[in-house]
Amino acid sequence: MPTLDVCFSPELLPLYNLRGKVAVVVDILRATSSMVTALAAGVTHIVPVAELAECREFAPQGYLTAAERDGLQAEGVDLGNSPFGYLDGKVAVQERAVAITTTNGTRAIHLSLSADAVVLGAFLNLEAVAQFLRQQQKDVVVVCAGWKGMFNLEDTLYGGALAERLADGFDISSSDATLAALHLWQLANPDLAGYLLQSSHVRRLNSLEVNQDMDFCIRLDEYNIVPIWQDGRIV
Ligand code: 3SL
Repeated sequence: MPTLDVCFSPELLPLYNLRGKVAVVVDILRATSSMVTALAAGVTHIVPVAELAECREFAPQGYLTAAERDGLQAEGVDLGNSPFGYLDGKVAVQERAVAITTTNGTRAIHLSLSADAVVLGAFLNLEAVAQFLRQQQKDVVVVCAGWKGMFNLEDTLYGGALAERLADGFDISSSDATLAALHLWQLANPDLAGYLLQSSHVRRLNSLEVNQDMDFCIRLDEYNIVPIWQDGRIV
């Protein structure tokens, strides 16, 4: 039976061997939620990059540029890191490609590339990812983007939610990390929004007055898509 493990921070990734496995990279607030939303809104593909300067270099090639640092949209780019940037119609995103850099999410993607497959997880596409993993029948590591190397609640809760969905066909009990994530998910429900109000990232976003983003990012099964890394881009 394939296993499901949860890596609480990219800093812990050296302890996990991703070869032969599927990495599910998750940054609920907000990078992977925004990328899932972008592709669902008609973006053709996404190139995650590490540095702001590198991101801006994609503009002359016809890319939309998206960049966040410390929760805010960076200077000189088209979009920040809010999923609403792809939905509110202020920037036309259909049939466009996006180059994006964020504090933690894009870094977690790049650190996971030794896996057999790298997919993006969010509550928004929880069941779509679960179905993909059932088909793959490979060991899974949920890579939590965390915050600057630290553990965070929202990505861990996603690990628990995915473990619950996969409880039938996957071994979810041989990793203490997975059990802890599952228990946290059970503790947080049914009031996930209320539970997350105490999280450091929600407090950070609230202080930036982007509190509507959290309500959106914790919606379950909004989109039936599985963004996957292919040839240097996410499609
Ligand atoms: O760190 C990241 O990748 C971002 O998701 C952080 S924020 O939600 O834009 O603040």
